Amino acid sequence: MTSMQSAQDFDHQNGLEWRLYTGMLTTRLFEDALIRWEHEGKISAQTFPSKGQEAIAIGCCLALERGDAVIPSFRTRGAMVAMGITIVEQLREFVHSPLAAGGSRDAPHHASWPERGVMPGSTMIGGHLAMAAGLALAMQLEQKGEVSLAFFGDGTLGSGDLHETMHIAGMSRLPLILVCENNGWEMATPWQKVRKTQSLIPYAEPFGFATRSIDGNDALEVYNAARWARATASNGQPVFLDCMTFRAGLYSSHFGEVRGNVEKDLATWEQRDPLKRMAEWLMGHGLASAEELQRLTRQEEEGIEAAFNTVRSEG
Ligand SMILES: Cc1ncc(C[n+]2csc(CCOP(=O)(O)OP(=O)(O)O)c2C)c(N)n1
Ligand SMILES: [Mg+2]
Repeated sequence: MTSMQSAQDFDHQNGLEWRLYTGMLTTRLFEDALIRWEHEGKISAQTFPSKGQEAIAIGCCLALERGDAVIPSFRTRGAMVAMGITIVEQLREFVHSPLAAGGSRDAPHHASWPERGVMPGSTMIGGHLAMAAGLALAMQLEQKGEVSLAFFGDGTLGSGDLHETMHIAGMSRLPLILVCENNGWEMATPWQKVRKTQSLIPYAEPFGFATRSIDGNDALEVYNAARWARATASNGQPVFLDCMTFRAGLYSSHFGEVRGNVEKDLATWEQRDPLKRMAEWLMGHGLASAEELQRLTRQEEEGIEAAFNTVRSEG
């Protein structure tokens, strides 16, 4: 695409930058709505918003190919959005609908749609990583070039599962991509209290992982790094992507804000908001106007409300 293109010429369906933007927008608006509905007493399951971190899930999942598998963390709702799970399908989990995937026996943040590559996560921090390695082992044996990708927060460093997963993946050269949502906090604990460096790369490299530290708030940078990671993992070298970011929203809808003295950091990171940056990129390249993006936001909000009504009418 060139900066000569107008918003009308731009292929809204297939343009990568547009899909990165709409994926992040849908995730942001959906999570905002979930928190609102919970406060209004319309749903009971809690939300772990990914506000400020959406580029990681969307950028990585749009880089995957058919047959690949992804395991979201409890904060990676965007993975479901990017993998094509509709708002209606995701909402069924929040109202414990009989139509929910897996018969509504699971928590909404680790519901799964295996036939579409979304595998079940785990409430136990790090518990899903060994499963991601198991998937990667199956893929290695099948020799189709598919990869397994798992998201997790930087607080997972204290979990033995992460170290065991890196050990087996490095030794067996599994087609595995580990994506760290490195927001510098482990719930209410800053990284300085629990490890030597904010980056997790010094911990991953000795296991034999190819590593890259990236700006997790730049959707295009995440996408490009994930394409590299996919090619590398598919060729038999596991990859560790350390995505630097910041949790701009609540820890969860039940717990609220749990960190102390973050006002200044919040103000700084607001300037680096991934959604805002992608909007500026689209407008700066003449691919969308401010009015068009506002219209899209309204449409998305209406679509999310309509999805809620649909799910409620299903009984
Ligand atoms: C094995 C295990 N220990 C503790 C918890 C409680 N717990 C839930 S989230 C969390 C913090 C995880 O930190 P991180 O992954 O960085 O997530 P962030 O708070 O940054 O979103 C903890 C300790 C848990 N779910 N599982
Ligand atoms: Mg964290």
